[in-house]
Amino acid sequence: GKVRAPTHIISTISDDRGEEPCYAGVPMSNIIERGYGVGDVISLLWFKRSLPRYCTQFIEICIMLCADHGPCVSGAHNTIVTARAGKDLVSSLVSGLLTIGPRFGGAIDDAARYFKDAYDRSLTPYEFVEGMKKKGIRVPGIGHRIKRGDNRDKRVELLQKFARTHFPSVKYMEYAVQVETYTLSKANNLVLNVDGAIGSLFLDLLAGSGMFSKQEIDEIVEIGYLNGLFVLARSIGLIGHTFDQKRLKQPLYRHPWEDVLYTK
Ligand code: Q5B
Repeated sequence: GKVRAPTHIISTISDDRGEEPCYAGVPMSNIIERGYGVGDVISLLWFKRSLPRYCTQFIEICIMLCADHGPCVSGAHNTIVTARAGKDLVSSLVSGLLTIGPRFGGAIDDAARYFKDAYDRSLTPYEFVEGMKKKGIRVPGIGHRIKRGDNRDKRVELLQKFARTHFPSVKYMEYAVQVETYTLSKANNLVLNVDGAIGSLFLDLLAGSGMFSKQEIDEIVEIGYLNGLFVLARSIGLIGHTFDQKRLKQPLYRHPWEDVLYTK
């Protein structure tokens, strides 16, 4: 019989060989004719399945809410400085993206990991937060540079409102809120931030939608899919900041001496 030479690549999410490209087996014409949105495309290419409308809408809301947060955040700052150094779009974009990590925008996966572990082990917020403190680990998804207990992040409120209306269960989010109540009793800046809200709510989406097995949920959390939402979303804003600087013909950036403490 025929012997198939071993392939160098295995790929399971898309196929471009036929008359039209397919995402997870769904032909492009279906995607367009059925009025699918970017949330559906993410469902197909990342999760390899069509998710219910409230899930794809939630994904789209995450993308819209995280698209930009002004010129002062780490990512936008890097992108602006790079664009002003005369670099091209891709260089300016990746320069900003490279700042996404455990402190800025890239705490979603760890928030999901730690909230899931703590909730599943029935830890009280006190046990969870103090246990993290003992280990010297900041609680991912908690804390913000400008948001406070008396100046909450509107994005978090919008995500919570959507989920409370449409999700079958918001048990992980409610746990994150209890953690926030405890951390706020310690310091006013220790709010549930946008990373923590998305991390906990995505756990609720995965667990409550009935579309994922327990094993699949564990794998998604372990691999770390969710920072991808912030990376994808913030690329929209970083590209915007690049165009903005070019349009404004901004000169090379040099940080002012008076804003540096020169010391020996
Ligand atoms: N403390 C976010 O810190 C920040 C603590 C904590 C326990 C915590 C910090 C943090 C976890 C990572 C995280 C996502 C670095 C943030 C985002 C997107 C964004 C950004 C934007 C956008 C802020 C003061 C005292 C210290 C600390 C303690 C702080 N956080 N303790 N668990 N999580 N969070 N990142 O203000 O006793 O004085 O030593 O790492 O979730 O990135 O808009 O800006 O859309 O672009 O620099 O929203 O919270 O506070 O470092 O001066 O700490 O609070 O140990 O205690 P800050 P610090 P002590 S959302």
